[in-house]
Amino acid sequence: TYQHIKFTFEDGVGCIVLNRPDTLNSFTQVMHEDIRAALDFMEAQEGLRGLIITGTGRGFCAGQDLSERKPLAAGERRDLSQGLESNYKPLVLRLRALPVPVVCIVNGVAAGAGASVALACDVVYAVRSARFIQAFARIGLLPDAGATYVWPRRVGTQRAMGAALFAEPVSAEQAEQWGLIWRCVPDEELDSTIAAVQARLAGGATRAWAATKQALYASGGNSLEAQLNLERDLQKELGYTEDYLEGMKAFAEKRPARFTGR
Ligand code: T3D
Repeated sequence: TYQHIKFTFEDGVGCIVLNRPDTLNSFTQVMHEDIRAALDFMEAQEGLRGLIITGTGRGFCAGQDLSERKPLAAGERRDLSQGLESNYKPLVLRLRALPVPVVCIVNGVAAGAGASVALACDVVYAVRSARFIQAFARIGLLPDAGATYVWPRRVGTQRAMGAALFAEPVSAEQAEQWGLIWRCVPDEELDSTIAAVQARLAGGATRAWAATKQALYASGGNSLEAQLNLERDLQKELGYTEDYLEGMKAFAEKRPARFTGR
């Protein structure tokens, strides 16, 4: 049983819904433990085909729950590295390593580590009213949970710098134009977007997607030749899958493919 998230698993697709709407779904220790348990469950499933992450209420996630960090007395100091090492770092690395697409559907404001975790997902949708706020500077911190890795790679150093230093909200539309997210959708299409993504993930060529994810993330650190070699090796494996067989058959028969993820 989960306390600070809702979790469902249907047709091979997991859905984590951050569920503390009164504090805009900010991250607590309990929420991190809930997410870890959901990831443990999914990683143990043979038929895993995708993961969706979204939130309840008017926000997606306002980052670290700041009420878990009591105000310090004069002269007192706090080591913030532990929470990053034990909670945010493994979360971001596990989302990256999951061999299926992880799709974040940002239902409202995403601030601090909430924005970082959203943007650590493989594909990000956001409703038009959503905002991405690099709130860290407002409390004297630097962007964490992978934000300083993801932002410059997607939007360039200048936009990453402005957003981080000034902590000004970046609208969902702007985020789409910059290539920070995949798509901005009308607010009223939140539920239908979740349903459409769920259906798409459940019916996709899962192993091809895993290979695609692996190759795209490897490319940043690879030479062209190394990347061509990686594509060759992964494509070789995919050539032996049932989904490739079915894809070719469906093409010949002029019908949509029925992928099983094998
Ligand atoms: O400590 C470490 O482990 C280091 C790691 C840090 C990672 C981080 O994420 S640091 C950054 C933490 N997050 C923030 O600084 C963002 C704080 N929140 C905001 O700036 C604003 O809430 C928003 C800009 C996101 C939204 O503003 P608005 O006006 O739409 O909503 P609000 O009224 O500020 O928030 C609604 C409620 O949620 C409110 O509670 P109340 O007054 O109704 O009882 C507010 O206090 C609460 N809330 C919002 N964010 C947090 C939060 N409560 C706890 N922690 C939060 N992060």
